[in-house]
Amino acid sequence: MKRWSWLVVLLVVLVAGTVFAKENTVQKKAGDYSVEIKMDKESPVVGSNSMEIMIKDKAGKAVTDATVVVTASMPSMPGMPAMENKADAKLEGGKYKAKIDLSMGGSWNMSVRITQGGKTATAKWTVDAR
Ligand SMILES: [Cu+2]
Repeated sequence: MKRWSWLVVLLVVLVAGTVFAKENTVQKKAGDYSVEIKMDKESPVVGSNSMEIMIKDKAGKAVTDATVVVTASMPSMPGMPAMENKADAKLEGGKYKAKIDLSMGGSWNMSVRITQGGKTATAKWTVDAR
């Protein structure tokens, strides 16, 4: 291999390492809210995944009176219809907890929809289930 190609390999390994290390906790903005999502497993698995969702308002105060719904969806693939699983998150000790099913391996579009006082905001991210 040429010298530059080793550099590319090194970079890919470094970037991959950073991405996987952060998979467990995701920080997102949803409107005025800041949302922290903790998945119970280092990398999401095919099957049931538990998560804890911490929601803070603009002032940094924990939000505990919202309706929170988690959705996992996968667009249709050749020979397979689109999939969507939803879970209502329940407030427990100041955090919202939910169990979401990832029914097959691959990339899932995740969302946390927060409804509070008639307003809705959504945080989105993706996970790779194995
Ligand atoms: Cu699929």
